[in-house]
Amino acid sequence: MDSLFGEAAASRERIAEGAVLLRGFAHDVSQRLMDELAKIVETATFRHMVTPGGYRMSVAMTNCGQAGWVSDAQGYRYDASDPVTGMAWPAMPPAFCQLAEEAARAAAYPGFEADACLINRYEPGARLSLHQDRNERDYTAPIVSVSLGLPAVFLFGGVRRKDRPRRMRLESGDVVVWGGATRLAYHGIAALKDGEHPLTGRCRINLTFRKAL
Ligand code: MD6
Ligand code: FE
Repeated sequence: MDSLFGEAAASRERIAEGAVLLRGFAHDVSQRLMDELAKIVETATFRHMVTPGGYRMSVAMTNCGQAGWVSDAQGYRYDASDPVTGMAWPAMPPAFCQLAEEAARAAAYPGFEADACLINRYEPGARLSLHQDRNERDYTAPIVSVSLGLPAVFLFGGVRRKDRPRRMRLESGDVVVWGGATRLAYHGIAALKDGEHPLTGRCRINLTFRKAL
């Protein structure tokens, strides 16, 4: 008889050293996550941030948790308050923390306590160019990344920008957990293809959980 552990193990794909794809891990809680998201964006609305170089990002973003990732002319950083409202970011809903902890555990990173959740919204054509995540204080904690809605192509490169990235399709409910040896690998999202998804409509949502502080 299949155990629950067996099922979890069957959907665990190693992407690279330290990086794991848990297909469908968030599928059953995805509507719950969207309901919580609707409450978050009532106060912290999606906005297109500007890069330090002056470009408007095609991905719309917001945050919840103790710290939120922000970008403006001054650079990239984590901030305790939303620059749009001057208020603290909305608290991280328990359903978010719990999913992040469970996914990290399933990927062999037990004890993960996220203090930041970056929320990305991709509309057709939106993309995220190759980058490293390196604004966090502690690179020993993993990052947990949840995909909801329209599928996207995830680009996963090496630790040097010139390393040729491999391409992986991420679907609604998929969770990538990433840390260890590839914590500083370059990665991005290819331009989103148009479509319609029952959960999100005409977009993809990504929740990225981090220990930033
Ligand atoms: C996204 N994700 O999936 C963008 N970063 O929309 C990221 O940039 C990312 O998925 C670090 C670790 C996992 C990720
Ligand atoms: Fe990233």
